[in-house]
Amino acid sequence: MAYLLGQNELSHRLPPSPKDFLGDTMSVQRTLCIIKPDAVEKRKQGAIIQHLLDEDFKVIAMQQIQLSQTQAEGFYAVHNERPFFGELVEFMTRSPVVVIALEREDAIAHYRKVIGATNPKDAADGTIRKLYGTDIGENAVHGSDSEENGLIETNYYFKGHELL
Ligand code: FUP
Repeated sequence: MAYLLGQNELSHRLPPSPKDFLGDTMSVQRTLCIIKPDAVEKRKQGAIIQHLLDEDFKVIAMQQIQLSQTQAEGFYAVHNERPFFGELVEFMTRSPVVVIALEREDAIAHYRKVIGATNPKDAADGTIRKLYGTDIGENAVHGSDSEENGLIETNYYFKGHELL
């Protein structure tokens, strides 16, 4: 049955956020890290996880999985009109990835600083993409781009009871 949702009903359907439990005064956020096939193939998953722990991220769920075509297409649906979409899906399904739900104060902005620019060639020295990425298509890690997407993306891979 299709029906239009009012603003209040829609907000009740968003995934739970740390603020639901900790209150508005906290700026704790969630972000989804995916250690992509290139980095897993290079056996850099351990180094990347340690890098994130050293930056005070808390791992609240983690799993190694092989993405199906449907999962990869669904996750990157926002890019489905872009010329690189086919290659992106092919790359993300080529071998296993490690998906990690992370929590930290100001997680979205801090994580993006720690991973660096989308293209490893433009990423600052010491960032994860500079250290472990290959090129713009194979850039070692994914990161959420907004607080709302951090929640949507962590809930794409993990059920509520799996998030510590
Ligand atoms: P980011 O948020 O930094 O991961 O970057 P985007 O959301 O813009 O892009 C998502 C993924 O699409 C990138 F990680 C790699 C791929 N991509 C390309 O392959 N070519 C491009 O020109 C842009 C993005």
